[in-house]
Amino acid sequence: MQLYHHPYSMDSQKVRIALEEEGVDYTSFHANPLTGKNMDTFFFRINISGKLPVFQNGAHRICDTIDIIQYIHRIALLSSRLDHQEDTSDEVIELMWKIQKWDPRLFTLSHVPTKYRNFVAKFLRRVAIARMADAPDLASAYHTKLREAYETEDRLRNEREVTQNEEQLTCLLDEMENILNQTEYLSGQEFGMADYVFVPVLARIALLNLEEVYIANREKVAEYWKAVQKRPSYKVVIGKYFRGWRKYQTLFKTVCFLIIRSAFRKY
Ligand SMILES: N[C@@H](CCC(=O)N[C@@H](CS)C(=O)NCC(=O)O)C(=O)O
Repeated sequence: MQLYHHPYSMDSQKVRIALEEEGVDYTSFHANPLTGKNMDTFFFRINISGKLPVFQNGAHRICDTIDIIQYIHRIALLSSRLDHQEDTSDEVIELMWKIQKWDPRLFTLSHVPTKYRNFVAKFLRRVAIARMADAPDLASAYHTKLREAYETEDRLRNEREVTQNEEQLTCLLDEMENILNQTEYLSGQEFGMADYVFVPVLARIALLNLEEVYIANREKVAEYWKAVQKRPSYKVVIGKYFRGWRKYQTLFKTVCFLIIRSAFRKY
């Protein structure tokens, strides 16, 4: 089984937490979306949208995060020797979709200083144009990528849309607070699929130094956040890259890559 992913990608984090928690072995391939590696032609031929993550088992390829997590869970159930294991409830599946519906892109980008955001956006547009010349048969897919990039910039300029996106996050966190008032985890008494999808949302908030605004004021979510950071899956998938000073080290490598490539116009 192969997973194409990157530590920066929130959806990749969700899938990797699932793989770690369910104990499913896989071969890992990185494609950094900030340096445009997800736009390499080899990856576009795997997933024409250039989006991460992609999970492949033999000829079976899955590009949707929730579908991948459910698939991993099924594999784990099938290979498990415990025959009393129950399948996941409809409420948990519904909850996963609810969490997944919140789009972190606007939220993340709106908290990055405009100067840096524009620098990365310009670099990525140039990568798309360069790859288009490398693989003319994929030109329309690269055009779609460029259009998406311009649309995202327009959406970021639309204050109402940015505020609405933040309000959606607030509602989602309130809802999770209510659930955590009744059970230890979102998936029930055990850490499960809804938790795999939610933990990276909290990690993104923390990465942007917004814990005080969104987490600390929700008692149960704050307790939950403290507890999940102790889990080995969190440490392997997120903590290793983003805990404390490590986030600067992780970002530093990407920044160096972008500066050098931009200086030499090597996209
Ligand atoms: N349909 C995909 C969307 C995944 C997605 O949006 N991935 C983001 C990273 S979390 C991505 O690849 N962004 C890079 C890009 O769009 O170029 C899913 O649900 O898994």
